[in-house]
Amino acid sequence: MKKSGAHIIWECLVREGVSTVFGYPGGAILPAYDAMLDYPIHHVLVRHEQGATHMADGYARASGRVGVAIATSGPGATNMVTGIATAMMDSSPIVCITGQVGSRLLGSDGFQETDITGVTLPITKHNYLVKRAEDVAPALREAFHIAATGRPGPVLVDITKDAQQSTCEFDWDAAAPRPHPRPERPLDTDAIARAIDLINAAERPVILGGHGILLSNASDIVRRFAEHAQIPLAMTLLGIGAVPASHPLNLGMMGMHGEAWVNTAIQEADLLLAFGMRFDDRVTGNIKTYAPNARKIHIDIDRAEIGKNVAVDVGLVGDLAEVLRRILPELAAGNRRRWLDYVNSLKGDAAVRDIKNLPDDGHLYAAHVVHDLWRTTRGGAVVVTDVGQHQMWEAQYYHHDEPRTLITSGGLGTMGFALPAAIGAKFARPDAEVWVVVGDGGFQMTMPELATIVQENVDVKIAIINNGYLGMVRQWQEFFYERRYAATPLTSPDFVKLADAFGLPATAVSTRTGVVPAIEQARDHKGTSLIEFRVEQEDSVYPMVPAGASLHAMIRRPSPLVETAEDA
Ligand SMILES: Cc1ncc(C[n+]2csc(CCOP(=O)(O)OP(=O)(O)O)c2C)c(N)n1
Repeated sequence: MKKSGAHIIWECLVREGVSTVFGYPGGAILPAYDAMLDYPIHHVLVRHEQGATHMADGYARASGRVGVAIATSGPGATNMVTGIATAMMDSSPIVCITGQVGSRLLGSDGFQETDITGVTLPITKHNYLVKRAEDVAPALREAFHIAATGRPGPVLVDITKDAQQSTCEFDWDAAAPRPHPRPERPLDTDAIARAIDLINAAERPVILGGHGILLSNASDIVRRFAEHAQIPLAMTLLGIGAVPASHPLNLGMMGMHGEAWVNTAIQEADLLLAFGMRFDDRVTGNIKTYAPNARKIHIDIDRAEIGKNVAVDVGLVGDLAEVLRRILPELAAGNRRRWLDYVNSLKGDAAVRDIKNLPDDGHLYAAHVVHDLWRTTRGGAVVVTDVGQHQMWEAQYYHHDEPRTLITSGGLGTMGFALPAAIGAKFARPDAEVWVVVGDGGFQMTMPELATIVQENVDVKIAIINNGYLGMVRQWQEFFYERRYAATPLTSPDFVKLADAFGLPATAVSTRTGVVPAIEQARDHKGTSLIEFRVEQEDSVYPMVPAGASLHAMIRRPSPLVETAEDA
């Protein structure tokens, strides 16, 4: 069956199960857009190609399926770079398809020619430059395979205009990905036996739960593992939701803005079990003083992660759920009452986190907003956050009990992620209640996607946490640069009027009593609505481990703290 390269693109996408793509057209991808009309594909027209990549990423994170973004050559493709790097750092499976100038023009600095495979080489799991129609199907099929298997990640397929225009025989089966040339290595049975011995002998173990739990669909076995061995869990930012926040063994988030008792438990542990996490500097603090008395077992699907940042005693390479299925049956039932009691006793510190203990000065705090959002939605929303203080407050005060309900840019820390990623998440999970929690800074980076929301009739609720600053940077300036606020005070448009210009309902809230009614009103409204929360301007996220400091060197919220009558 002869088809054009352009038709083969969509033929492959449909057969890969894709129904929605996020994109923006242009000359070099025009043949593909023309062919798109012949296929049952829903195309979401974004307002900036960065938005398309974050939407594909949000779609992937919310569903576990591969997200697809599409753009033209040159500026269309380079606009995707931030989104691709974001997906790479957080192991999110997306396929980006870009048009490229005709193959005869390659290397001639043709109009809108950028060597996008060169540009994205270090930030893709793999990429392709396709110059013939015959190579479109094999490249796309392999791209989907690579994006979704092993450690997931972004794959870019750059297709020249003539490859889209010319025709060839289309054979789906013949285009199947070739078997992987590297043989699967069986799990190292000696290493498993050593891991079991270490776990059984440990008196003060802590599980470090990462994003890999979600990617491996290992939530259930991790919970059973922790319960059987009676080992408490500390979560990375991207691991949040992998084990219910309400589970008694789940201590909460670790790292720079982690709970004080979590970091203390890690520092005092005699064994760390790293499950699908990568010992990022934001979670370890100073490596030299990190968990000094702990042996370490690291389970990760990516061999390159083992020993990369932290030397480990046992490294197990494989799919987390599979590895745990091997270990769990041989594990002695744990009795670690003394350790668990001790760790729980550290939560005396929990008063610091208690919503009642925010200063009672009549001001609205971001933590109030997040706490009330959690209570009003009964923890059942998919929350997509941007990057900054509000992101940390969300992680601290919204308690996620379900996997894939916190979507956030962890590794790259990409401002502007939240709004487009939430659109993608809503397409992946149309029945879910999706909330955007975003700062006044990050919102302004990708706010044109409001137009996408309107055109597509998407229903996401937007909570802008407006503190009048680039808050997280201001906090660093307060703590480490003597309050010299260089380039962090931020003026914003009137967000309510802005929403109105897009035809979206909006309201502004500046008192605690106004928070819940505004949230409820937004929930009652069928369709997107926006709430601007005008919060305390110079509040900071506590505790904080300064970058490069030891994990136990936490800056705490200054006391005295005043109790309020607020019922939390
Ligand atoms: C694209 C990008 N540029 C710069 C930064 C550095 N940065 C990290 S947090 C932050 C401030 C974010 O301010 P805002 O969006 O208002 O959120 P807040 O911290 O106030 O909650 C900045 C500038 C970043 N993470 N991403």
